[in-house]
Amino acid sequence: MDGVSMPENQFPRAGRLPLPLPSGRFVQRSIARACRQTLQTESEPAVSAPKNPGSRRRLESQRETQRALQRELRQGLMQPVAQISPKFFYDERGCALFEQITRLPEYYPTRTEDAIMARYEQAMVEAMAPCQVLIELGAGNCEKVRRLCRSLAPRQFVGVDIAADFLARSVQRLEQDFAPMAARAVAADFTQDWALPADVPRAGRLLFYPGSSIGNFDPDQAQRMLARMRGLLGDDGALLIGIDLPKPREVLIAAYDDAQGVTAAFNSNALQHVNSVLGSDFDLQDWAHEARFDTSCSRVEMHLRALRPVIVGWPQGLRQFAEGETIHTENSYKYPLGEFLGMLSRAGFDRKRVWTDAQNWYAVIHAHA
Ligand code: AVJ
Repeated sequence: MDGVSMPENQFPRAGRLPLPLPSGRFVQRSIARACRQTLQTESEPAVSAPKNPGSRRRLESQRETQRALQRELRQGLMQPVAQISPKFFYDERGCALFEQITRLPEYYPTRTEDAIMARYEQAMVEAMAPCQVLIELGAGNCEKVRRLCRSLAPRQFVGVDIAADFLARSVQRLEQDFAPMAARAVAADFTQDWALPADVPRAGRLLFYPGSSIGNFDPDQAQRMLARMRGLLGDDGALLIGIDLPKPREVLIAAYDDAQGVTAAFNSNALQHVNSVLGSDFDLQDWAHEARFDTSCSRVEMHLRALRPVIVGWPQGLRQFAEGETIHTENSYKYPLGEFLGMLSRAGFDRKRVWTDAQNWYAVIHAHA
């Protein structure tokens, strides 16, 4: 089967452009914890005596990662319009707040995606099976992947996420619930150069990138991410990805500025996380949450607005903010379906199947290598 098939609408076949694919040139970079946090499936101890050269190397690489994050933060804060990458939302408290967001009445993406996955489970399994290795990017609490673990019964699960400890715990629960499936946690910032552990089999990989997280990247970055994902797959591999589609602005604004203020807490919490990574002295009381929709870019933006003149300091640096000045913390692109299918084609995915909800608010796409 070639081209694109959809359950409801017909979608024109997306052309394939010849684009060089990235090949195994990634350097493993990980964040906060060890490069690879492995549960059970590997014999290497997670923490070992300082004499162990492997553990010293890991420690060194953690420090390097920490320094890279600090550099990134300092650079972002010194931009004319200050910015903080959305990955800084996800410390322990941020992960918990995000879980709360997914259950808010206004936040439709998680439950819409789940409804699509439930309704078309059979058809999806037919498109995806067999799957040997199920790899989830941004695995978080590993809740979304449970359905796939049940229906595809892969031999191995690999969860990748920037929030190391949160991930390690949820992967452990998954492994208990889905024995004999092996499950491992890889703590990595997959927005940077990174690689899977070398012993993850390349054959029969299914990459799962749900939740419309690809929307955090602007079109160029997203295109590069998709090409990198393609590079993780052999010719028998595939990607199952969820994307949030354009829709009326009121719906979008409500989803990113909920009545209970959970998204506001989630947004300000980034400052707390930045304080702990950078050693800065943001006072959360000084900042107000703001959600905007930029129609021309088709993206929701989150910002933090200074409620008064603020001076923020960190080791060897500071920035003054005027009252009303903002820090840009997130973009959440709502790619039109046709545009996104084109990006998948350019990244080297040849066959696509699309499932959507009745309102066409959200799409789940199976893209075969
Ligand atoms: C996890 C990136 C998909 O953009 O909707 C939720 C994050 N930000 N509420 C999104 C988020 C504010 C979420 N993603």
